[in-house]
Amino acid sequence: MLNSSKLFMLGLGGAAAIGISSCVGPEEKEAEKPNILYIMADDHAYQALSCYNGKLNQTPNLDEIAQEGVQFTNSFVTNSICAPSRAVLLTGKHSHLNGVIDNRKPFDSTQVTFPKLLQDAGYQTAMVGKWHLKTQPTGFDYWKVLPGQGDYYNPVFIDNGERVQEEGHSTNLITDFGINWLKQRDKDKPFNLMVHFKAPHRNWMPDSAEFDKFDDTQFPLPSNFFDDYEGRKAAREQAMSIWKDMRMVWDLKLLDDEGEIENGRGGFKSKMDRMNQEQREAWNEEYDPRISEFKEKDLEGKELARWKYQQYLTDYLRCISAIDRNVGRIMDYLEEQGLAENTLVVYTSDQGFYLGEHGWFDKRFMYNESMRTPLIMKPPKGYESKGKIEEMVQNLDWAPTLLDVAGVDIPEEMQGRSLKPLLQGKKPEWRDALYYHYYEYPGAHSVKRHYGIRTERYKLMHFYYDIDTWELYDLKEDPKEMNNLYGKEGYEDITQKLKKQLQDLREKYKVQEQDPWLPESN
Ligand SMILES: [Ca+2]
Repeated sequence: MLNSSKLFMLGLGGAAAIGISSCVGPEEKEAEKPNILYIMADDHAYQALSCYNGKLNQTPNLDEIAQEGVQFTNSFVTNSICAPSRAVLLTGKHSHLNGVIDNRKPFDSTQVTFPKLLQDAGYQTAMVGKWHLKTQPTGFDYWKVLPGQGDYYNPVFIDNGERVQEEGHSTNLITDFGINWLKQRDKDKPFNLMVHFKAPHRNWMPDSAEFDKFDDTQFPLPSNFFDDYEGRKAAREQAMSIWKDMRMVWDLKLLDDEGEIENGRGGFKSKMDRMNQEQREAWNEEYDPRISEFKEKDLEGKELARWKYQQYLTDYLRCISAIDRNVGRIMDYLEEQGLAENTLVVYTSDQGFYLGEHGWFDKRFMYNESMRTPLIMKPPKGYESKGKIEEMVQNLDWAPTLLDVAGVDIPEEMQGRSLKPLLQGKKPEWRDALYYHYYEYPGAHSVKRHYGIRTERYKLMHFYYDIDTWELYDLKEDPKEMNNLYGKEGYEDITQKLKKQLQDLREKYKVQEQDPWLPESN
């Protein structure tokens, strides 16, 4: 087995001076500061949360957070992919400044992060679950994280540097570790606990506790499932189609004993080999009938695409059901321990995901389903806001918000904005545009590099590197982003206005001209 020092790269250089002091006066008791419970899933589409969309599934425990607190209806990310989103969360800075532009770059853990600042301000801090930043977690008194993407079944964890294999399903285990840490914490200090689920990341392997769900469900096909990508060259050239790119064995888990199903067979067997006897029996009982059905039906073309979509959603939504069940466990624990009133609970995802829209799975694009991410919060006592909050917010805002709620000064270098006034029910003047930049190309799923601006009404995107195309959408008239208006008559003025606004955003966010990641055509 690899040891942790081989698994993680070490931090780059010495510890950075942070030099920010808490603004909480000495007379204020540490224990009265609000606790923070930050829960994040990996690839949880807003379409699969019933407080956002009741058409696919029910998430009663997550909905309760929104009902007792707030639901952000316009929540987005800056760069829709796992590791970059996590680096933005920690630093409050865009990818070009925190350095994690894609899933390949390691995180420089000497940077200023909000957990370090909370720790300095007297918080106990812990991180359990998926980390995915290559370097070891810093700023946490306790951490127990999955190496890389981690496994769904019987996963290995890195427990404060030591590798340990645990038995069970990752969603249940990560919750157990979070609750166990809460039990043993110093009850005289406030806490910041981050619970990061691996689920529902590809390849969507549910816990057997969810195998009875959605058995007879036929999920509605999105209206643009068979999108022809007319007028959208970059969208046409991706490789994230359920029909064409989703693999029968790796993604849909159709590992037949006969070896007749070959598509995506490599790698999946090792996932099955992790299971114990009981897990394997439950698994086979669930998947053997699917394998038989697939062989019997012998589907092709669009019929095959439709069948794959049903299997995909069944597995994906079962992973969500396990998250909902486990979030309920954590919320019950807070309630039992009398912690519910003074804890800010955040539930979100590292980005959105496609559940068949445009025919896709995965994320990356600046289009709606992947740029958007669910965000619900139950604020601690003393916060007035309830219900829906419509202001455009971004994952850039999470670090400043958590610091602000904890009464800790927000460093100048953080580029996001605290959402605390919105949680207090105030109506401050708010931003009118968001900046987005995706870099991981060439790479998995062949989504071209692009950057752009989103306002309440419009979205303008520039795809570059080995392509040079622009796309413009009127989000009010065309929320599914099917009709590229760029270069069309009548849109000259709005295009010029958005390009100017985009340039202003790039200046505001210090997108350097010398930045090696910038498009040459800039
Ligand atoms: Ca993700």
